[in-house]
Amino acid sequence: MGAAVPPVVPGVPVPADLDVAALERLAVDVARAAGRLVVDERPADLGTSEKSSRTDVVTEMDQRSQELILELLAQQRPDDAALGEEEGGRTGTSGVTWVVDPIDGTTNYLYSVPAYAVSVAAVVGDPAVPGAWRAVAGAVLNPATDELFHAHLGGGAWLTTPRGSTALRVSAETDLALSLVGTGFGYAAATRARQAHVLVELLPRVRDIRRAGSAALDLCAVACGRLDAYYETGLNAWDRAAGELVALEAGAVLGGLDGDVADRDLTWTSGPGLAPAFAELVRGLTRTHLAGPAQD
Ligand code: LIP
Repeated sequence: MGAAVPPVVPGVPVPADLDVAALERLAVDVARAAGRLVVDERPADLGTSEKSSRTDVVTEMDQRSQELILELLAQQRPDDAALGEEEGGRTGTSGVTWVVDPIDGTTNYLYSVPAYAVSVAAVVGDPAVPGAWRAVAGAVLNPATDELFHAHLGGGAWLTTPRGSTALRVSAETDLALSLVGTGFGYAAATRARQAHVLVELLPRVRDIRRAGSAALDLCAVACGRLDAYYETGLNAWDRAAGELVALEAGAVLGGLDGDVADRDLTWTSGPGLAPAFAELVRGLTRTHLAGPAQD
């Protein structure tokens, strides 16, 4: 059981009567329904369209997954707002917003690489404003491996598979030179060039890096110790909302370029023993090579 995590976003109150365990159960149910859809109904000729660049694509299954997720959530919680990676969010009156990435790791899905996720998080506050929201429940499902990472605030982080559920705890690694570090890259060539400069300086300082292609799964990999640390620039709330909560509930330390709040400029996370050195390293390299907001 992960320790209850102190608020990483002071000033974002969680209503005392909010049943965060029930929100977690709903996130799990909805993620599983969308996971079945993207696996069982994937067409042979998967249609795609371009977004921010030729390599940033959305598939018809991203869109169908988000439509299903928002429909199921509206049936159960009609007064909640919703914010998804694809078009089609909605406003609400309950104070809860569902932050959804219908397929995180779309490129992996397109190439049938079994490392993509349906990410569903319930947040309080305003997810459009960095530092003004926090996740209170979430689920990250890899439909290709049937691995479900899930958590609610104060309830610990869990990995559920067909073989049962396991409580998650982050790595106890304290030595940067022995740390396995995950990262990812944006879609704009100019940004990727700058991110590569960060990587060139980081790689000799750590054990090795892994670039799996899904921020949600990378955050969950830190939660279960498959990674000692993870960092990335350019992430949106939907990439990280559920995975951040899973990592925090597993005992991770998480932050951004200047403080405890992750945002598009930088998201980093690790176990507590590695956090001071890792945060100093990735913050310094990001300031040097990616000054200013990420471009894509
Ligand atoms: C992905 C992120 C990943 C990043 C990829 C991509 P998407 O999100 O989860 O961390 O490195 O470039 O942005 O676009 O597949 O939902």
